[in-house]
Amino acid sequence: MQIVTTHKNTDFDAFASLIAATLLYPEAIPVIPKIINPNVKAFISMHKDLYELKLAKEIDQAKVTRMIVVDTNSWSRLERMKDLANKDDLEIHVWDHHEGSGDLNPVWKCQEKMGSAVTLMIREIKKRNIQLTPMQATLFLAGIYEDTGNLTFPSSTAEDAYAVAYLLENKADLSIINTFLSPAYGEKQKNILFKMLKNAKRTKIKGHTVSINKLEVDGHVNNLALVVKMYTDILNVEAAFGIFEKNGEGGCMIIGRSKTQGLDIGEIMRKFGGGGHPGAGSAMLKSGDIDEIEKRINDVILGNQKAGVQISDIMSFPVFTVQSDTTMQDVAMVLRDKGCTGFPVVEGTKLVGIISRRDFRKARKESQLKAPVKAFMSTNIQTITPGKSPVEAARIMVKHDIGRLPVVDDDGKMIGIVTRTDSMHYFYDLMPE
Ligand SMILES: [Mn+2]
Repeated sequence: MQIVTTHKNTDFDAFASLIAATLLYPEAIPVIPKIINPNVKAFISMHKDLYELKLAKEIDQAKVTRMIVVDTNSWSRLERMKDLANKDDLEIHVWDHHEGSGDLNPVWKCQEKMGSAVTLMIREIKKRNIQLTPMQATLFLAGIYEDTGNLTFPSSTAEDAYAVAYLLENKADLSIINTFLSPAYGEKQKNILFKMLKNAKRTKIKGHTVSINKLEVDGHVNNLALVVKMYTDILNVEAAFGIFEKNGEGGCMIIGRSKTQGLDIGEIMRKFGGGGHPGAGSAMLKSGDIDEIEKRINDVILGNQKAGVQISDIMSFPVFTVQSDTTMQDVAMVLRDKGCTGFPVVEGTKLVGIISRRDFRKARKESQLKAPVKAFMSTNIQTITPGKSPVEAARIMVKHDIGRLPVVDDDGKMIGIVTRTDSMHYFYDLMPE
């Protein structure tokens, strides 16, 4: 018997990949975890008769000879499959779009970095000329859109976009997708609101009633702006701020709401590199301690804020570097793997140069690619200190026509890097809907 399964807390990408796998492996029985995201559950319950789904307890695990796993590569994310882990004759296939190696030990796998797992499967479906029904196309598209934030998350790839086009050609129904994808106020949002209400505090700052709430969230959550709005209304404060620390991913998001003319949220958020209008706004910080941010919001409202957003708030870290004796060939490979356009070159821990894609133009001959990177890197290095402003960084980058600026502390140690993208994000208005 063959089964196909996916991870617990099944999202649309996982469920779409599960169904796509049944097209690629027609013999396989789809086995679905019990714990499914609410919007996927709603979708399944409305299309129940289309899929013959089984739960893990409904199959005889002793009879399973092949297990196809989609959208994950580790045992711990599967539900009730422990018995299979010890089975010697089990053949495992994995389709996954996450980096890093799991512990499934597949005999065959398709693992590539993509915005969604179902993208990988659609590529194969297209190659094999398997016909899709509009319903299948719709489900698959929901998978891509959810995992890529409608192709806006930085993880989205051109392949994801090709897959979207293919699904639209195959009559994916966008109005159905809109009904099921991330309802504005769903289970996730409700849980966050409850947590915020549990820790709610109000203070008086400059005569205004204000509430600042700090909270950890798991990964990306849609519509936090709506949650903060509800929080402001329920607490009946003049202004409220949510500081959301993204668990595991690093970085924070600040969302503010105001019902009083005296507190202009857009102006406050601009101090943090974000934006908005008087009633609502947000900012995204790459680093920062949430207690420190709370204090800074206080200071900004009080008007005590000395400096606005600093380089340390927008820089990327840790910094990926290459040693100066690495060959150009190897550097080219890492550049391609990481999808970057360049990195700092170090000797030990000392910054000695920068290598970027355009330096490769200097290496024309095949033999030159075997030379160490120090022969081609640029040694005229501009740096910046963490306390400077993003405007300063942008000015240096424009003046010297460079795309990245290492951030060094007072001891000359490199602690981060500011890229053109980082400074662009700073100028970009991060306004919530
Ligand atoms: Mn996924």
